[in-house]
Amino acid sequence: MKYAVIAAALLSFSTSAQASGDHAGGHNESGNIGEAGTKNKVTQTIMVTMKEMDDGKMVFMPANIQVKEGQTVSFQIRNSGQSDHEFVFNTENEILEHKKVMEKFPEMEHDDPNAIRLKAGQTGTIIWKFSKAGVFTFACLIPGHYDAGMHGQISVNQK
Ligand SMILES: [Cu+2]
Repeated sequence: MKYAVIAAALLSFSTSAQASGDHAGGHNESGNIGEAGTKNKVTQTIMVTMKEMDDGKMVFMPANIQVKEGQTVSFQIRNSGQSDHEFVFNTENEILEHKKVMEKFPEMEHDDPNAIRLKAGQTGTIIWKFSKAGVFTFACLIPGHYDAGMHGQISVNQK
């Protein structure tokens, strides 16, 4: 099933999505980790900074995030670096599959509620309701960034 989705995504990207450069559907698996939240339900705000380090590493600060099952969280994300970065979260499997797609199609941009891409100096917000307990991954999937260190964990703890 997952492989079929990726294969279909690769096929459609290779034929039609080069120009528009977005996901054109096919990334609805974020339901595994919850759903887009609403502002008036937010009970926790988490600041996340993305940046490059002098030694060539790229980081998220913090790299470990704890939330509670059922909680609606506002992520306030700041790109303090010099290049574009993104913040996307999902199950580890989805992140790794998505990483492969991004390596083939680096210009691809996200239009998903669980992802945001920011230019240097920009800030942005994602509001998310974590409906299920589990350990999830967040990452920047711009090619090379994950491997330079841009990934972390969101632990959704049982109520
Ligand atoms: Cu990045």
